Amino acid sequence: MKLVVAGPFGVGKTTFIRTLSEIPTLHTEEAMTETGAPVDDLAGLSGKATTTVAVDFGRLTLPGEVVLYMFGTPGQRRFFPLWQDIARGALGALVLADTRRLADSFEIMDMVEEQGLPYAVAVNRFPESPAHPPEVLRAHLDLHPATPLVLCDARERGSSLDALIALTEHVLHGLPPSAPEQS
Ligand SMILES: Nc1nc2c(ncn2[C@@H]2O[C@H](COP(=O)(O)OP(=O)(O)O)[C@@H](O)[C@H]2O)c(=O)[nH]1
Ligand SMILES: [Mg+2]
Repeated sequence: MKLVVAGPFGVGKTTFIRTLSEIPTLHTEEAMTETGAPVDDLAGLSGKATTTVAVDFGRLTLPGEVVLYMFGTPGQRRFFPLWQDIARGALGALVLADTRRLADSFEIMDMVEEQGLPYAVAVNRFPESPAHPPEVLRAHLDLHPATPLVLCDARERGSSLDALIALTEHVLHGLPPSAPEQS
């Protein structure tokens, strides 16, 4: 099962995937050069010759032999074509958010919704980030009642695993029941 871990820069995607992966994580930096300029919308980025798109990859086997392939991506709007490539075939997305800048996750939530992916939101706790009750966070993020919202610390395995399991259950719940065996 392929999952996308998305969120703004510095929200903890790389940390999250490193914490959970049972294989050494891959981390790629893709340089976006001027070759990409006609494709990528560089409005507001004049003078910026290159930028980097970091993609993380990790794998985690859950009990019951569900194997999760995690793809971490920043997913800004200007990388939407690349984002769509990475998200292709994914069954769901975990959107990471930081309470200091919740709005930074809106763009990503929109892209996930446009892609038609079920998702869960994991608020990654930083010491400087204000704590809000879940109902306040849900209202701020304008979450659908069925969308899971979890708190986690991406450096810590237990809470990160809980976040991923919440997403996995949400995804599996939405899948059509498997067809009965043909005889
Ligand atoms: N306090 C705290 N720091 C974190 C947490 N997750 C990540 N960090 C730190 O925040 C920084 C950015 O994390 P990183 O995983 O690189 O973010 P990314 O840009 O989304 O991949 C790193 O220095 C991490 O060590 C967390 O849950 N709590
Ligand atoms: Mg990263």
